[in-house]
Amino acid sequence: RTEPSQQQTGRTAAHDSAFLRACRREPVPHTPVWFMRQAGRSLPEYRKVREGIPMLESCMRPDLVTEITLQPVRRHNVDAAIFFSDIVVPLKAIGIDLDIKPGVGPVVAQPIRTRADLDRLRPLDPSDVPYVTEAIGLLTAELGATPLIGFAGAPFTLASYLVEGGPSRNHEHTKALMYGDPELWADLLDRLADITAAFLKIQIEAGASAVQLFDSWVGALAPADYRRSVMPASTKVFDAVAGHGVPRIHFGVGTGELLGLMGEAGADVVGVDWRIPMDEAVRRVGPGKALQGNLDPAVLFAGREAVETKAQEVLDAAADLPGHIFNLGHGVLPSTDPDALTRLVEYVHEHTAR
Ligand code: 1CP
Repeated sequence: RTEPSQQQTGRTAAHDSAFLRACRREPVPHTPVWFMRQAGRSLPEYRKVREGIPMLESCMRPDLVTEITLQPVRRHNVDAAIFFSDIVVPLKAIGIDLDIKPGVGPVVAQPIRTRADLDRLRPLDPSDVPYVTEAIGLLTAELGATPLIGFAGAPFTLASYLVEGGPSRNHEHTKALMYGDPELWADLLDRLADITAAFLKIQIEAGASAVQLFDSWVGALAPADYRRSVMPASTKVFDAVAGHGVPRIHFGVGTGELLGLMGEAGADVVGVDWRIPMDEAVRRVGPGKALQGNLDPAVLFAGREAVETKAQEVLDAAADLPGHIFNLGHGVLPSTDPDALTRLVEYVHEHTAR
């Protein structure tokens, strides 16, 4: 084809955005801002379009995915959109019997705990998720110069849902498998790495400008166990999506002790939760990486003055870093006042304008 594809056009339009420049550690006109879970229940327009439609079904409808992804971009003037989906969508797409239960999260009908169970994790093919490719095509056309972030769950976090059968506080079944049957564990994570890499590639090929690998629950591990039992699979994912010119972001919660290794796994940008200051995160991650974070999402309940004070602390702690992307330390809490988010974007843009 001689005409540039729509995907290429979308990425070209977004190439010089503040967000992608920051990912590449280039000078920016202002510090870019987006929020994990910026789409979702904090927005009345989200609750309205989701009414009566189950979560997983909404992820499979390109019209809805497009509308929900665009809602926070319209409302908050954030510097990036994040594709509306869920980390369990590719697992559902390969035939795992699971559902997202309101107020609970992903629930898996038959947990994966034995070698025989592994056969249920077949490779993911683009034809399993046509609605993802279609929605991203619609989105990149609408977004223009605003970059679209694709995402996936990292092997450990996906394994946690599959092995536990649902959300878990202590991940005891997951850790039992990891410590008790390292060979089966390695095979499980390797299969999940292939599924995750395929899901990210599908999003990149459809036009996503960046990807974020969510290892939300990996902060439950000690660094030595992370290095031995998880990092090889996460590295496999990052290696598989290298070479597309698309920045790779890596985020987890409670990962202060793992930040260096999470960068080493192959990320270009390391996400930081609110438990350590950004200047300390810079030291732990080491040179050459951009950082994303890290306002405590609960600060948004404290009133405008407190939000601005705490946001400025984040900006000051990251002031010497080439490549800071302002975000929360985890997702927007459902009862957050959306106006507080809009004002926060405005504050960061105004106070970092170069
Ligand atoms: O009905 C609803 O509104 C259900 C709530 C909800 C939403 C809005 C779920 C169920 N998933 C989502 C969308 C979603 N999930 C996005 C949308 C894009 C955006 O950020 O705006 C993203 C990025 C995810 C990714 C996701 N799902 C993660 C990683 C991010 C994180 O928060 O750490 C995880 C761990 C999940 C699992 C999940 N899905 C839903 C819930 C409530 C949970 C967490 C459950 C638990 O505590 O284990």
